[in-house]
Amino acid sequence: MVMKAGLRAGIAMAFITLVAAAGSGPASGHEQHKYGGSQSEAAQSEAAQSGAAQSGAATGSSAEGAGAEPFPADIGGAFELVDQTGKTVTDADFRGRYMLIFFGYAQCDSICPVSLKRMTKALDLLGEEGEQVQPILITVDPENDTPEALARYLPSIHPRLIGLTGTPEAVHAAMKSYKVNAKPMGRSWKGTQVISHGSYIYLMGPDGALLTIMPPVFSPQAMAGIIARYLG
Ligand SMILES: [Cu+2]
Repeated sequence: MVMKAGLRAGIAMAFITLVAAAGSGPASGHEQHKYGGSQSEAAQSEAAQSGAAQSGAATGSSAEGAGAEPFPADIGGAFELVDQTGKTVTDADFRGRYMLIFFGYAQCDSICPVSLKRMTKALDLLGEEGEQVQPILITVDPENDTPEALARYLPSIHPRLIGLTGTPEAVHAAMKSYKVNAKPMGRSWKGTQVISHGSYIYLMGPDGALLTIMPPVFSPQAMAGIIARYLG
C-alpha cells in the first residue's frame, strides 16, 4: 500500500512537471516551449495536484483499483492518421483496448528506440495481460516517416508496434492534443534528421481517456507494474 501510494505520487509529480513545463518534455535536450494560455496550465497543474491528493487518499483507504482512476488532465483525444500499411486509423479504432502511445520518429537514434523498446518490453513482461495494450508510435516527423519508412522501422523495435503518420496537419493535431511539441534541430553527423521532442509515454484506457503518463526513464519492470494496475 505504501509503495503504491509512493509510486502514484511519483507519477503524479511527473505529470505535474509535464503540465508545468507546458509539454516541453524531459530534460534531455528538449526545448522549452510555451503553449498559449499559461493560466489554464496553472489550473491544470492545480487540478493535477488535487487529483494526486485524492488518489493518495483513495490508495490509503481502498485496496482495489486504487490506481484505476484517470488523471484529471486534458490530454489525448481524437486523431485520424495512417498506419504503416497505409490504412487510415482513428482513435476510435482502439476503443475497447488500451493504447500505449509514444511520440517520436524513425531516424531518432537516442530517446526513441530506448523508450519504444522499454515500453514494448513492459508489455511483454505482462504476458497475456499485456496483449490488451496496443503499443503505438505516433511520428513527429511526417515528412520522413512515410508508411513505408515506418513499415521498415517498426519490426526493429517490436512485432506488435503500430506506427502512425499522416499529413503534417493531422500529425500536428495529434501532437497538440497530447501536448507534445517537436522542433527540428538540424542534421546529425550521419546526415539524419534530428528532432527535439517531448518523450512521455501515455497509457490510454479502453474509452480512449488518459489513464497515466510515464517518463521514458522508467525501467520496463517499473512500467509493467504501473500498467498492470490499470488493466481490467
Ligand atoms: Cu526521439
